[in-house]
Amino acid sequence: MVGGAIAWSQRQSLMSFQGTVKVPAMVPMNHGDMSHGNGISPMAMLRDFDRGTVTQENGRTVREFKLVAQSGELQLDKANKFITWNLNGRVPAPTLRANEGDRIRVVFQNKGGHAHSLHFHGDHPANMDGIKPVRNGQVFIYEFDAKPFGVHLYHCHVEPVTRHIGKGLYGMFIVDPPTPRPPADELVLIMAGYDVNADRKNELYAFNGIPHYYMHNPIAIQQDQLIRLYVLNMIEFDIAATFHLHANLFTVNQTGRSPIVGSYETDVITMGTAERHILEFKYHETGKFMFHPHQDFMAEAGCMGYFDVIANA
Ligand SMILES: [Cu+2]
Repeated sequence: MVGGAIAWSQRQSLMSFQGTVKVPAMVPMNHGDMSHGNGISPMAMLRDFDRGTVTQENGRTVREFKLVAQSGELQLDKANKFITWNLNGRVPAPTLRANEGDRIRVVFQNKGGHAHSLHFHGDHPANMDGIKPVRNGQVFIYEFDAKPFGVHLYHCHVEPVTRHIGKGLYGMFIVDPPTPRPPADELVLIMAGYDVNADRKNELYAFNGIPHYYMHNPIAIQQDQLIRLYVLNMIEFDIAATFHLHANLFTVNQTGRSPIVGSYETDVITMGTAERHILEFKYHETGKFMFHPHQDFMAEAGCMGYFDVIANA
């Protein structure tokens, strides 16, 4: 314990107890700004997993999610307000999470003022592929099996897709493997760009919605704690982005398709748009360590943050 700043996260502990392993993850309290305009809180989003409303139907688990497309204004920085198209008021959209084989039911209500859709990555029938626009004011129910396990995503697929994703209609979709992964402090970081002046180039970039947020509000993690980072690149207009971690190496589990651990170690991984991985690491040193794409113009324009490694007692 460090000055009473360390607390068990009950939610994280419960998540880690899916299997038989009985050692939960240590998750420090995060004292950053927990709200940021329009109810968007990148600090809360880090560890916020929407597992849906669970019921049993004919002997199988059904997870029902409710996603409402809306439009709203987001203060990106002092100079820039941005009209988002979002789901449930969030950019990025909620991180949906299921176990492989669960039945997924997504009740999609479009109150966005434009036609939108939800296209999931993963394996599903053609009529659930989400390329058909859902008109403003309409409801569409997407239903399919959660498979295969891994880190996936979902996004609006109405043309121009660059605009619909760039305005904020994207989120992560995690399908956990049949044998749960070992306990870890699990975090979601989604990279995105903002084309503020509609010139098909990004002027600002962000992790989890707000430029520079984690520079001003470092992410507290525990020394020697296994960190499982779910990363996704949703940057439109730029071909690729890297994720670079300071003073450490991480293992790369490509698309989360290995049930155990990543296949190689590095400190920089390149992702095209919609690519996503699980990165795992521990910090043995304490203090603040940066993370950012090594396209340094992206980092300088908002896609940059700190981990603050808290000492063990
Ligand atoms: Cu759309």
